[in-house]
Amino acid sequence: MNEVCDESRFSKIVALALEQVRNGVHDGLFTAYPGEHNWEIAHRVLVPAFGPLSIRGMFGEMHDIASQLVMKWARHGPSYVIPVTDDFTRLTLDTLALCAMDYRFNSYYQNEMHPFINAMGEFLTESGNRTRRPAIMAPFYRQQQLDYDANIELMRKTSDEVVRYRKEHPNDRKDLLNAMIKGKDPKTGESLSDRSITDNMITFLIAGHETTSGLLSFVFYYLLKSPEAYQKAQQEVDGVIGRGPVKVEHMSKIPYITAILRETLRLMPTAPAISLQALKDEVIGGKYRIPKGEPVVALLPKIHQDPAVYGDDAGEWKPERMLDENFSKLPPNAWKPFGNGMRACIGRPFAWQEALLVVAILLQNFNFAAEDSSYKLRFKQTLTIKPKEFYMRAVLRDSMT
Ligand code: MNH
Repeated sequence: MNEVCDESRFSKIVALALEQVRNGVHDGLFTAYPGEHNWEIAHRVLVPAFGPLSIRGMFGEMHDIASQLVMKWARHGPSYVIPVTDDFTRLTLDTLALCAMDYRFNSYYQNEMHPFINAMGEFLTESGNRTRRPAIMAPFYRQQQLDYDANIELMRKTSDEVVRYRKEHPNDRKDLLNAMIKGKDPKTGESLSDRSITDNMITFLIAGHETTSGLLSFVFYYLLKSPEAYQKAQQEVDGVIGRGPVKVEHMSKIPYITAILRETLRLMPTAPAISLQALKDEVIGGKYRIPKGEPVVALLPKIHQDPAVYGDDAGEWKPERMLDENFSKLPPNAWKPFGNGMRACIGRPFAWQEALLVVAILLQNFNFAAEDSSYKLRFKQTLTIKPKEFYMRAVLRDSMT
């Protein structure tokens, strides 16, 4: 892993499902081939928009969506069986759309998801399916092709409309859409084309919602299995935040919950693999020949459980090992849930702030219990992993002001 993370020897490869996703979002940030010019423009324009200052500015809107989830669970009461992953997916989608482009999906009170979201889900599933079908079979999949094209069109039209509306009604919001419309590449002076704006808008929705909702779902899975950690986390929230509103200043003062997020992404990296290619013929580990261009898939759950790094209890979820003093001593490239180098996740600070806020506000407001204490972890896997059929219940804690 340490060797393939050396960007002078290996680079990201866009193959299989990721390559199919290009049918919808072309050379957007996530699916661009190494060296594509639109990636360079978008990357340079968007790095500051995803920087700490800018993400802090989004706290209020993140809080808005998180509070709506608190309200939903509070109103439904303790008899409501919470579909954990679905409700967190509603949360992460709505948060992203609001912070990125001032668009409200209002997903919480709808059983049917917004048409854009259905289209995106089907588009991603079909992108995966296409990689398992030989080209010669295409004539037998005409309906799939028509649906695929229709889903792509629906996503692009929805996004184009949001972009057009903003261009006709400009405002001063510090969101990702304005960053893309107004931003100029500091190196070349170029702006993002309208097509590139739409590609990246859809890319954020694709890359930014399942990963974070999977993380939150696994956090609650582990917390409910580990009463001691649960108690420590709740005590941290009560001690640092108390009963008042959760504020952005609190986010850097909850080290135990920070460690919980890190440890959860260690065992359950929700984007479970990254793919690389050798830039020239290579030998790794002193003995494995890798011809130039050959894909190398880094399986993060394996890498994250190397006993040489994490010890004999590498398979156990123990947040303490990820407290700052231990985390900072990890060897290079031993913890890579956000990918590597210049192609690493641009949304990391966004996801981090959102996840900290949501865990804090939920522990502050509710006591949670597993719906089925004998639940055995199963996975729903697409481009990401999430717990399957995981449910819990929420009881409001003593009344809030
Ligand atoms: Mn995200 C790339 C994981 C949240 C937008 N992300 C990556 C990669 C990983 C990853 C791994 C590298 C993929 C590869 O090498 O092929 N991302 C995560 C995880 C979370 C996450 C585990 C949450 C937890 N990501 C987000 C959010 C957004 C986002 C939130 C947007 C708001 N991610 C991206 C984009 C890329 C990316 C865009 C592609 C960056 C690039 O290649 O330039």
